[in-house]
Amino acid sequence: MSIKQIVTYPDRRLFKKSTNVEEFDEKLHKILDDMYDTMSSHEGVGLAGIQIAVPLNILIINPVDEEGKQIKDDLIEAINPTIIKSSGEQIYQEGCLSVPGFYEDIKRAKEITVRYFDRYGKEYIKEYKEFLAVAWQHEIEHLNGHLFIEKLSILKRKKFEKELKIKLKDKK
Ligand code: QAP
Ligand code: CO
Repeated sequence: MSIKQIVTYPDRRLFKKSTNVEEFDEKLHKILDDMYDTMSSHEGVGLAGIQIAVPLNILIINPVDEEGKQIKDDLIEAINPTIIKSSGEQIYQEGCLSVPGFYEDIKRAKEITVRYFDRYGKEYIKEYKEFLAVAWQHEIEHLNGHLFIEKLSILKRKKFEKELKIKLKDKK
């Protein structure tokens, strides 16, 4: 179990499609465990493989409860996930560990049905709505090589690029 470095924007790796997992083995389990440790250490609620430089179709989601606590029993691990149905609309303020310090309202489907496998290769088909539907759509977008900031209006995107420039300059 170890905390990995997060791949951050504008790293080109974030814009490549990840590939399907073929073997549900120990190696996969270690990657998933590392993803959990890395996400928890940053108080994240979701993480895709590519965010720790693993270009596989894997994601984890761990929402917080009413008291803001993360419970590992609620952890979702999904291998080779696909959205098979989506409906409705909702707007939610999103952030991303790969785009630290930036948050913006994003419009997505309100309800989705997903098909995925767990770490042992067992198949699931489940429905999610509201916050969890947002998290699923955000993370699956990572697997397809996209980030939530690509959904911003031109004006908001300019605001983001401007803030990023200042941030990168301050780092030097
Ligand atoms: C994706 O996002 C998500 O900027 C997961 O400085 C977003 O965990 C799912 C984070 C919205 C559902 C709704 C972001 C941590 C965490 C930051 C995250 C930061 C530290 C983001
Ligand atoms: Co993200």
